[in-house]
Amino acid sequence: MAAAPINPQTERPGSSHTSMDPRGILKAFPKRKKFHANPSPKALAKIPKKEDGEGATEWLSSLRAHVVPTGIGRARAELFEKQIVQHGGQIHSAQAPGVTHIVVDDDMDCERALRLLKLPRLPLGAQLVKSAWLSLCLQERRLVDTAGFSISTPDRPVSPPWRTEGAPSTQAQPGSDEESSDGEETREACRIPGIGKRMAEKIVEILESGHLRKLDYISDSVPVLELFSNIWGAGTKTAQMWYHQGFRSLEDIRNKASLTTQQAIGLKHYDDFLERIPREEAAEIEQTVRESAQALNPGLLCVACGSYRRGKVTCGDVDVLLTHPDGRSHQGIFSRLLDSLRQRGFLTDDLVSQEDNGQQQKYLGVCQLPGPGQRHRRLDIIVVPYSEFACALLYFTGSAHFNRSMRALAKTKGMSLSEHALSTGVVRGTRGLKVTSGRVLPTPTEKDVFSFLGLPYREPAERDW
Ligand code: DCP
Ligand code: MG
Ligand code: MN
Repeated sequence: MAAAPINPQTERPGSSHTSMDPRGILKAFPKRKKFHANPSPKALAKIPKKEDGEGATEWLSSLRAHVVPTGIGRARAELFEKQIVQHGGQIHSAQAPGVTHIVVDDDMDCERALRLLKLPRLPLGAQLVKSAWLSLCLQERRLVDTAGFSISTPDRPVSPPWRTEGAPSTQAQPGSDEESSDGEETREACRIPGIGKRMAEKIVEILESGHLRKLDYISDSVPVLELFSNIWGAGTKTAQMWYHQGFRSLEDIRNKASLTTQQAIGLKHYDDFLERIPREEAAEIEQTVRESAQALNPGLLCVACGSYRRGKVTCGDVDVLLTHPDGRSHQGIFSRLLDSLRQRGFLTDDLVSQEDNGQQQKYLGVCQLPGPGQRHRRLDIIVVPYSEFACALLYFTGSAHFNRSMRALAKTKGMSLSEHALSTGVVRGTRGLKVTSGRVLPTPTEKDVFSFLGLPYREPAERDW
């Protein structure tokens, strides 16, 4: 079997990060129509005329509005503006003649609004209304009476902020309205250690609107991205690409997406691969591999590792490790074993066969026990030289998180732990890269690894973390 070209770890679910767009929230999610998986003709049709004749699609046509984003949040304010225009209304600056409604946050009072707008008084004919009024209009699709939503105006004109008593002219005071008008809040959030501009923008958006618009976008895509990244061989990046190509279902993927060989197998066994394997069945799978291996050489050691060895009741796959105590008879076993398992009809699909990881060989594939109603199961097999047995066993038993902790601990002690060996006297450069690879320590058993690291031994069942 030819070695498959991809490294399976690069595209496993959860292995890659979603890189955020550096242009900030508003630009990263440009306004666009939401995609509906099955758009009904109704959903795309224009808003129907009201039966009472109160208004057609342009039912906001008498509205000349200005929306003050402070408190509402820039993102929500933008959505308001968009909807106003969509329904025939107009957006004006607050000072423009003819403006009819100035929409502000529900908690806003008139004096603060005027200070934000840098206006001494409301323009003639304009009224100050709470955003709840606009929400209600949009919900009821009509121009609702502003009674109860109108904010009363003060008797005398409000002094502009630059003349507000006690306010220095050069710098805004914490908590002043000046602050919220022009990015000062973002700058303030940026002063929190570890908070950059993009995170600061999100903090401010949540503070202003109690909401993060990015989450709306995410909540739409999350179930689909999860659906897609559950296809074996498809990671976050592929799932996102498919989402952006407009695919929303496994049917879409089956019919329209271009798939790697692995992804096609993953899709074929989609449901089976999501189903965890009962421990008893995992034991049968291990036994099947053992029988075939020992038919080739009775001295071969065959151990199911991974979650099975950690004692889990169900397993995601079966991870079988093979070695030979004589230190050399493991050689040449790998492909003969796979051929034999294929011949028995046990292996049904090959995902990855990696033959060149030092002296270790790794196979990822699909197997199926004989008999009716058996599911296709993921099977991993590694063949290792006996000199690497303990470190390979430790690695393949995991958990992955436990392995990371062990490796990190080894690093702090000038050592290096891998699936091949534990080394000491490792010198690392400034960026953690090895300068000298050190000396391999003798570790005939897992206990030796723990002991060199100064750790009390942990049974496999205690290695989840
Ligand atoms: N492993 C690791 N780092 C990874 C993936 C795997 O160190 N990124 C090691 C530890 C795992 C072992 O390989 O325990 C087997 O990998 P699996 O993905 O099969 O994980 P588990 O067997 O632990 O869990 P599952 O029940 O999901 O198969
Ligand atoms: Mg496993
Ligand atoms: Mn595995």
